[in-house]
Amino acid sequence: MKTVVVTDSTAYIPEERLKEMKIHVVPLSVNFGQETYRELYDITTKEFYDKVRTSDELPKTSQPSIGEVLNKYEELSNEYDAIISIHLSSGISGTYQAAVSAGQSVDGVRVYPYDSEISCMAQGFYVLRAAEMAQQGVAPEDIVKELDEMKENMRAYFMVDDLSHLARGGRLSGAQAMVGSLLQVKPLLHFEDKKIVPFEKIRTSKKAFKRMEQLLNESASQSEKVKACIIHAEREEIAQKWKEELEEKYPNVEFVLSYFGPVIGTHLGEGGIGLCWYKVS
Ligand code: MYR
Repeated sequence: MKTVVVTDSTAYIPEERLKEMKIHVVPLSVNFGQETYRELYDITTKEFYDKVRTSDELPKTSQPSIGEVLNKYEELSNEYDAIISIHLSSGISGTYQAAVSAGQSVDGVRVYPYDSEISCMAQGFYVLRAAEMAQQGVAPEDIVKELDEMKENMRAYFMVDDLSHLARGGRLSGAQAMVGSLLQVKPLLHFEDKKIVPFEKIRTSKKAFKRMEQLLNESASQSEKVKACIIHAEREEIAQKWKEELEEKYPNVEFVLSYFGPVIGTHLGEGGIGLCWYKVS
């Protein structure tokens, strides 16, 4: 049984890792008026944030069509028996649903669509683990089982500089009544039931960093090995410095650095910082 892993561009896995692990990507897009840019192919993250700063129009995002996902599956059906297709949370995008529909239409390959219920490098952690297992020849059903176990241990918290981007794009749930008051603070956000909701109201970004660390500490002190990622939107220096501080304090945690690319950056705005991790069982 030959299995391949497909994901979407919002996992923001570095290109060399994609190649090395033979992971395929279907892109989401950002649109500035009539201009459409596919993530990973037509616009870099830096170009995107530069364009937002200078453009009169704020960008919007779009998911891949069922046809685009189907094309990718058809191409892979010549070489593989099974596809594990891991996508950003179905509570914030229709991409997973497009994968489900395309999977029902393709012939000659069995598709296992997987809702990561999250996005960015937290989704990337599932993708990399699935690709590693696929390369080892593990059966797709067992890979999905492992992803479900990882999900039990996955945590992600993030803060944004300006909550109005999330509110404008309609991706902030359970907080409509609070939005006005939340705009004055730096709420820590997280995913609950596939959607983004405020986790705690926090007054300053300094306290938000502290709180994220405290939450990581709770997991790190109960586990031998933890994998974590600091994710940032054009705040590389701050993220890198924080990574070094945390690495020194938590030797059992393996940290990587990642970023909020164009599609996620459209909804979070520049300046967002997040921390995600999972306990390696
Ligand atoms: C679409 O148009 O289908 C894409 C919508 C993407 C919404 C993104 C909302 C922000 C997600 C933040 C993820 C943080 C993970 C640590």
